Amino acid sequence: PKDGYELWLDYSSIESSSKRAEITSLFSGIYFFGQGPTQQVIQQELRLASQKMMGRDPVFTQERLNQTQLWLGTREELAQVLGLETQMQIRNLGPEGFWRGSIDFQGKTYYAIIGNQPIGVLYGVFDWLKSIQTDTFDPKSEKTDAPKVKLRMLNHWDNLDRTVERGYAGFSIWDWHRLPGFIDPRYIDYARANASLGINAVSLTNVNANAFILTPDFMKKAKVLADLFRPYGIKVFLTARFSAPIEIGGLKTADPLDPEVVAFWKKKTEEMYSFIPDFGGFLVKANSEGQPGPHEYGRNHAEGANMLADVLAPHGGIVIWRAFVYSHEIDEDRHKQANFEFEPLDGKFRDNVIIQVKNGAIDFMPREPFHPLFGAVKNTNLGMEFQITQEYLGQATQLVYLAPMWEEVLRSKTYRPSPTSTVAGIIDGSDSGQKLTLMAGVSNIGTDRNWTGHLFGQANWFAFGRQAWDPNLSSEEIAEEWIKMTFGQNKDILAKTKEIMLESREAAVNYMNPLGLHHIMGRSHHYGPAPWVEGGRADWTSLYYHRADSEGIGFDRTATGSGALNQYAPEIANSWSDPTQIPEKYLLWFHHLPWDFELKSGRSLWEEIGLHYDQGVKTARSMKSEWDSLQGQIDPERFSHVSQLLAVQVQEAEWWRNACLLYFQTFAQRPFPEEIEQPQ
Ligand code: GCW
Repeated sequence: PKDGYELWLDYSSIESSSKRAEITSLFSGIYFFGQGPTQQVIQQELRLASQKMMGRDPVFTQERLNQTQLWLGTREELAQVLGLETQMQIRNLGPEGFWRGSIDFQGKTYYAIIGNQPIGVLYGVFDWLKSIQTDTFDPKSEKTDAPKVKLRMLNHWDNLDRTVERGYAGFSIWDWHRLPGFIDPRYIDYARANASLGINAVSLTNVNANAFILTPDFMKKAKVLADLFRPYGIKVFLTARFSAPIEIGGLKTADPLDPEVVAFWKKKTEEMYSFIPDFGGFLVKANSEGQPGPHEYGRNHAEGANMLADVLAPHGGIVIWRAFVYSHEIDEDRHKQANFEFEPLDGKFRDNVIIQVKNGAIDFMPREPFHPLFGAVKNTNLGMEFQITQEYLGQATQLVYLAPMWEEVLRSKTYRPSPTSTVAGIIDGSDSGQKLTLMAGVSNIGTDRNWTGHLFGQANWFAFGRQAWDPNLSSEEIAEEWIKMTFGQNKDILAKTKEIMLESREAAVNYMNPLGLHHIMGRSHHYGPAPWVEGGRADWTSLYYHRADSEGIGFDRTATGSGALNQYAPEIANSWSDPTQIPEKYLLWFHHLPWDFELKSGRSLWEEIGLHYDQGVKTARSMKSEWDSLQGQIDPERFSHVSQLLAVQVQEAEWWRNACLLYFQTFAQRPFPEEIEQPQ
């Protein structure tokens, strides 16, 4: 039965006989260079794909030129045999770039996949296999590709006891208890899946970190994973708890300027590299939500990050320091805090530090305007943090394809450093000029048989990897690839599934947080609606964010309110300060407006809120009926899994709409628009 375990690497059998013959012939004579671990991985993947697609093993050779159909190797290796400097254009594409296309040699035409390094060959092979799976392989056309972002990274929020913070797909796949002795085969499939997307870094542990990961017992376990992942081009990072010198080092302080503390980290780092010689470095959450950090000692983020950066630098390691900081002790809009703390430190961080910034200033809401740190700093490496796990987007019961959301953020214009700059251009370095670039995604992976809980959660893992490779890819193109690789070539499945995916995120925004509303979900678990949450810490209440009263609704972040809008470039601050000019999707994020405020449609704000919630429910229903119309075309297991979850999603959409509208009506004191289904 189809249980989703194979992910998008299903390699379903090729049905068209002419295509099958063409591919079979290429697999029947692979002139294969090199013997290293990455080469072995390439051979294994080709063997698996060949067996599944054609039911036979591929033939590899290192001598039989007359048998050769397909060349695989590095540029240098090919040059040796072919006696010509092949494919010059990939020379500048870096270690991960590849070229694939046909080569004419001594009167015969061959197909070739060439990388500068073995890892580039692996990426080229995965890309080629994808072209077969998606039925876009054309031996006559060439393709050159290389990643635009240097570190394409998954962040697991996995605890050492195997619970996963914000994980909805079972327990952590890291079986710490049975490591280092037992190697779960799943680790290899995990590495294959990531490498197929070009994901090249992984932080294994929760940012709410446990210092014990930095003890030798755990380092030995992490080493096993690092050794397994290395041939797939994946580097291991760990989270560092800032107070580790106290917890596992026997010191009284974790002050980053204390020589004993520095000595502790230096020794720890050396120990780490003795186990994992290519260890990536530390990911740190400091002085946020109760986590320890440099502030306890009167030091700033740069002093904290640089201390770690200096001990990592001799080993080639880096520090990824998170900008997700806020605290309720300061009576200030939470939206503004990261800029407050990090803007003054611009230029003060070492070159091997990256500040990892969430896509928006609050917290992975269904829709957020881009984070104002993008564009605000000029001499600091900034990395993107997206959340693949759907903490605020229906968790693993809802189908919400996140690529359109990420695309919206990446394409947002920042107007800084130059008038044409975008968020994508800042994080891939093309606008910011930064060399060390990063896109991180908080993983949605767990022990569930299908990895992600909801089958369509796989599409979000997939899309994250694709957008990290190339932040300019469109979410539609990515959806098409994933659907074909997951469900095959059926046109009806493609058309309907694509439509469902592409409308799913806007649907979720509509039935959860339309028109710029945010953070009105259940307290702490963040599941389902709870706009009524009040009491205790203000910035964890819903009232703090929606501010509904008898007059109106929304958070005034203009100059008359918190002023957060001023953290953006003047081009944005000026036009968005005007409630008639700001894109309506961000309206209540920045403005508190009367219930009768007139929107572009000519309707009142109150009516539009009602229509948006109702539209969300309608789309959820049509997603369900669209999917159900595919019955019989999709295998019963996956069909039923998705169909049942979509039924839950429809109920939850209704729950959101009814709860929010009935609650807001207690302030607005107005009837619902007639054309919507009346909430009850
Ligand atoms: O989204 C919030 C989550 C916390 C998380 C925090 C963070 C890891 O609710 O669970 O902690 O963000 O990003 O640090």
